[in-house]
Amino acid sequence: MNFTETLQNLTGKPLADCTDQELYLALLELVRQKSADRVQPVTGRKLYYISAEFLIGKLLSNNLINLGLYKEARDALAAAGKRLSDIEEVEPEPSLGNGGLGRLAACFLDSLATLGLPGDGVGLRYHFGLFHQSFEDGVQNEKPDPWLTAHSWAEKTDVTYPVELAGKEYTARLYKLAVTGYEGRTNTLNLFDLDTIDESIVHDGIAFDKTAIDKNLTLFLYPDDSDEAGRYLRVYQQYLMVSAGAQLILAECAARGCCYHDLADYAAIQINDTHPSMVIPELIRLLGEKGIEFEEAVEIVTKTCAYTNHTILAEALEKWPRAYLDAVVPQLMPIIEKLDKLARTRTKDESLAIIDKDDRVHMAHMDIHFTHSTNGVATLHTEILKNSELHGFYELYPEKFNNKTNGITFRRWLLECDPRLTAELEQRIGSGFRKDAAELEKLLAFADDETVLNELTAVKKANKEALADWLLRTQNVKVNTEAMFDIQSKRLHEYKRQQLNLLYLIHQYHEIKAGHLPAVPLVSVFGAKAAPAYTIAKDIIHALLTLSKVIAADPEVSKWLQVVFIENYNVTAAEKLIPACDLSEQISLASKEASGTGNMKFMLNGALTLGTMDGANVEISQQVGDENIYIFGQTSNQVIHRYAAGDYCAAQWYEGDANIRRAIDFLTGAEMLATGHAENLTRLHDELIHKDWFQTLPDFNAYVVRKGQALSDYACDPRGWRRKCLVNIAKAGMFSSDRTIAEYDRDIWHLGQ
Ligand code: CR6
Repeated sequence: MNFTETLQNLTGKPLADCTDQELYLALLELVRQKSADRVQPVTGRKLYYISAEFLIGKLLSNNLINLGLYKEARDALAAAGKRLSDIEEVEPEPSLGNGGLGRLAACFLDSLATLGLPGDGVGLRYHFGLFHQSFEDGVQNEKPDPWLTAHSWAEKTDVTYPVELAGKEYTARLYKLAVTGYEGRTNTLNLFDLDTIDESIVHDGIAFDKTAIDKNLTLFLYPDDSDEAGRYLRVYQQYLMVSAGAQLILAECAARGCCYHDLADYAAIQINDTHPSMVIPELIRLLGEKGIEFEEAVEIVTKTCAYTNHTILAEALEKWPRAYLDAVVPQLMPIIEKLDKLARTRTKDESLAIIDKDDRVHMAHMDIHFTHSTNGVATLHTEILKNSELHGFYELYPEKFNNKTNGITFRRWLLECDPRLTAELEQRIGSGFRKDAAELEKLLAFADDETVLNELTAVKKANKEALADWLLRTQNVKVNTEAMFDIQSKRLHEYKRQQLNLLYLIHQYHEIKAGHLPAVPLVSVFGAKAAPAYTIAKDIIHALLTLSKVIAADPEVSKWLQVVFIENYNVTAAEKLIPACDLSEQISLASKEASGTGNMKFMLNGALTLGTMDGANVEISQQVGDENIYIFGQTSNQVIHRYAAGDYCAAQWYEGDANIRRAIDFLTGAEMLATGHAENLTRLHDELIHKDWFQTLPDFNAYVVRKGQALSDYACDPRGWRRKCLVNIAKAGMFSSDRTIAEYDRDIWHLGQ
């Protein structure tokens, strides 16, 4: 049976007569059948990657690629007058993550299956994605983002586990989502949910009764935690995930012959950030029920579990008031107390305790004491953990600390999102890079080949045209594709410093007004969601949206400068933006971005990085060399010293520099106030002068100069620019998540053995 016939059997009528929805459902069913054929038995150790987030993105095309069906599907549809890209649009995006951490988990699942390693995900089946973002009157609005349609990728099972929350028993139901590897095996993403969830309690955007646990528990990822009920809800969610997860792990291992004493021979558990940390006491509790004594259970759990740290931002390292845990998980508190006592026998250093003197439970501390591995996510980040943030722990357990620089799956972030570049690469270096990313280096042989450079330019141009079409269709904005496309897309956070880019754009506005024209017109694109309760982040969005309008209304400036803030940035949008980018903005305050993974995606797709020496930017710059990247700003050491000295004074920078003053004061000047809201603009203005916690101002001038350099290189030396892009593509191989996963397996998991 050929592909058309197979598909026709599923739809029950000629493909040409089907709606896109019918075709989508038929393809979904076909992918299900084919993925099931690739399920393989597990022998030896199997990984369970527990994570509050799995930002998987749309799955249809990704699965078709991984199953080797993409071309056949596209051609069969084309023969019936249908377009796969239209069918892709029918699929709702499962936005089950916030940003890099969740997307990383999704890339890891792809690489595990591709490398043929037994490794499943464990998480929650949120009914709504993070939230759907829209802008009204220049302000972010949040609405639910549904993805669970009648036929979804996550299949309901009959498997349920009891979970006790605040003394009441709930029933967690398992849903399974197939994870296909590229020419690899099929693994599973296990997602838990309650049958009693009631989506109708959501009202006025994303508000809901936070106390009705049976109805609300899995409605949203990261419910607003600005009030106590919201914080409690997060603890409820975390325990649902780890308790059901731990029961699943024990059941699967038992079914394979594990007697629990040998759990570590059957399972490796990776704790992704601190949200799943309660899996440690929960496993100890469950092993206790199976008759295993506390001391032995601690040993088993330590051997089985490993922890990944994703940030040095103290406010993101969870510390739960003991009262919360007493109320929600009283069954765990005696175990956590025993763990705290045990940890205190290993060190006298109070700052390494699990329960501190204010009765707060430090989740990361529990992870480091009672797992066998703690890793950071880029070389610089791991060094900072060892030398400053977690120094005491490093002294106590030097052997536990290791680095695993993040990576991205090239299936989604090259083959799927940039078919033009993929075709060009295949023509030049063959298709080996699909499985072995290091083969991209073969491209270096063409670094001075005029034809190849011209072809890369043509690919970029076509991708920019495609983005321009998409922007017009979905965002109703028209952009000039002759301009340089400069993109900053990532969560909105002050440490990522979208506000630095904002100040640059205001600076350019003034320069253009003064007749100092840039080397090339610039289209500056932003994509970012701000956490609903994060006021300053929302003010930054408002300022950018307002500036965008002010510039658009000014014919003198708009010829040279355009600011586009796209609505509802998500994985689908990222797949459109990244292939079209010329300049990738990675401008976090050095030391604060643990790794970044957007930086890798842009590089792979032939954009040049404008960035600080932070996170994986450091490794990108080592790979490509100083001449192929635009680095600026303070180093992490300088920043760490400045924080330690505690003498940073933003007002001094503001007073002492006319350009900085001009840019900041513009926020509350007549042009902006005529279009935007005084309250938001004034708050941001004052924040920058009086706090500027992430040191935007000391980096401002260096940023302006370096960005100016990039613009002029782009405009005046197009061949040199494209050569740099080629080097970036060729050197992206080390940022494949296949490499990252191979390292986790080699050093931490030892799967299948
Ligand atoms: N925000 C880091 O900030 C890193 C990812 C994945 C982050 C980011 O630099 O690339 O994790 N950390 O490791 C957290 O979410 C806590 C992120 O996504």
